[in-house]
Amino acid sequence: MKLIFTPNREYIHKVLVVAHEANILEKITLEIQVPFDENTKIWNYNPLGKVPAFIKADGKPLFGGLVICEYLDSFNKTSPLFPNDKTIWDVKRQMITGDGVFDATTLIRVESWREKSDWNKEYMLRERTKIMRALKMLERDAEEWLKEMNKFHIGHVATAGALSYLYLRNPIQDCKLVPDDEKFDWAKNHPNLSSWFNEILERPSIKFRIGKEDITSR
Ligand SMILES: N[C@@H](CCC(=O)N[C@@H](CS)C(=O)NCC(=O)O)C(=O)O
Repeated sequence: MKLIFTPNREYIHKVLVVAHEANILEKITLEIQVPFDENTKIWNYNPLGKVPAFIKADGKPLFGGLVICEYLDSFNKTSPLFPNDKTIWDVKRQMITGDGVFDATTLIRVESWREKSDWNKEYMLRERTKIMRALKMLERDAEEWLKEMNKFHIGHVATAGALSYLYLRNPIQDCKLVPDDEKFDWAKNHPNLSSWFNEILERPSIKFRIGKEDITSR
């Protein structure tokens, strides 16, 4: 099996967390591709041009981070991260919310690569609104999460990934679309989420990080 992704030591990669929880990391080879690089080979793996992409044991490709997560979770016979009971719908809603924060963050960032005078500000503000509203929803979820720290599921994984990405890239702070955005720190106005994040950072699969150096030296 092969994972094609852009490693970053500061970032909690949801696919790696799920593989770690399923105890199959050593069965996966890793390949770096940066989708926006001129010579990227990501197109050979994913017609949609995005990381992460994956090659299954039978050689067939799989893409969409959450689909890869679901595939890897099927190897987890002890505590699967996609629960097989009625809680799955709340969990999936949290999963999509967390992943949506990641997507909106990426989109603002990519737009900000253009000359500032060319920015589509309305579009960026709309993505900013999504981040703010999603964080508000996750803040309410985190109140419950804090009461059940023994539970761990894909909603947590996607949220931890998104929050770590907001630390790695802070396009809200960088773009200053709204007054005071230069001080934006998601942890400040989301005490439950922030407490939960600090606790979850101790979980071995979340603690596990991989950087470019780890792959090139393999
Ligand atoms: N939520 C998506 C995010 C994928 C995504 O947007 N990846 C970015 C990382 S930079 C990418 O590859 N972008 C390239 C593009 O949009 O063409 C997933 O998990 O598959």
